Amino acid sequence: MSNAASRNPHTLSETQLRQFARDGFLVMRELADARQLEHLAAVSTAALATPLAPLEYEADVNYPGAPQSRTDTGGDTPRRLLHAYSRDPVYREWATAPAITATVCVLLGSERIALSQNHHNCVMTKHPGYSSATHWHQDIRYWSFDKPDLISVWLALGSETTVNGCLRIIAGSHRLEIDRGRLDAELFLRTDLADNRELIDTARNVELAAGDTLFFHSRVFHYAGQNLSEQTKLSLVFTYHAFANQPIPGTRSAHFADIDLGPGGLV
Ligand SMILES: O=C(O)CCC(=O)C(=O)O
Repeated sequence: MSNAASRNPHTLSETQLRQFARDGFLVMRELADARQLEHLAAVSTAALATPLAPLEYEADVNYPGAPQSRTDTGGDTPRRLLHAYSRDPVYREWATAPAITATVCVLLGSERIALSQNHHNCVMTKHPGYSSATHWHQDIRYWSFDKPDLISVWLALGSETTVNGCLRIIAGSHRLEIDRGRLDAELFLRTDLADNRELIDTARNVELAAGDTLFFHSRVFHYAGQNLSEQTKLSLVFTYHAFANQPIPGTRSAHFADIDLGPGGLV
C-alpha cells in the first residue's frame, strides 16, 4: 500500500483497490447525502433555467448523430454546465471534500493531487426531449499529460439507469493497448470491426442511485446512451491527476490553472 493510503482516513479496502486496478472503475454508494444532493441539484437546475453561461450545447459536442448547429432539431439543448469549480461554492465543496480527494490520492497512489479545470469540471446534463449518445471512447483521447493516468469522479445527482443513459463501461479496458486502426477519425471505437464488437459485448451498465459516485480511469472505454426518460439527468464530474503528472504546456490540458489540492488531498 502507498504512503497516501496508509495515512489516509478515507482509505479503501484491499478489495476496492484490487477492483479499481482490475476494472478501471469503482462505484462508492451513497457518498453524497440528501442535503448535499438537494443543494447541488437546485443550483444546477437554476443555472439551466437561466441559462447561466458557460454552457455546452448538443450542437457543440460533434458526436456522431448530434445536431450540426444550434438551429437544428435539439441543437440548442444544454449538454454540459461548464466550469463547475468556479461556478458555485457548492460544487467546490464537493470537489474538494476529503471523501473524494483522499480516495483519489489512494487510487492514483499519489501523496499530492490536483484538479483539472480543463477537463470535465462540469455538470453533465441529458435532457429528455433531445440527447445524443456518447460513443465508445477513452477520456484521455483529447487530454495531454505526462502520463495517461487521471481519474474522473462522477456523482449522480439523480438515478442513472439504462433508460436515461447511464454509463456503460468495458471493465479492464484501461489496461488494453488498442491499435490506432481500431479507432475512427474522432477516436471512438469502430463498431464495424469484429474485435471491437467482441470487446463491446463485455461492457457493463453502471446504474447509479442519487449520491452514488463512480471513480473511473481516463483510459477506460465507456459509452452513454440517450435519455429516454421524462426527466433531465444531472451528473457532476471532476477530473484529478497526480500533482507530479503535469499537463503538457501549450495544450488544452494546460489552458486553465490546475487546482493544487495539497498533500494527501486533505487540505
Ligand atoms: O453522454 C454521457 O453522459 C457521457 C459523457 C462522457 O462520457 C464524456 O463526456 O466523456
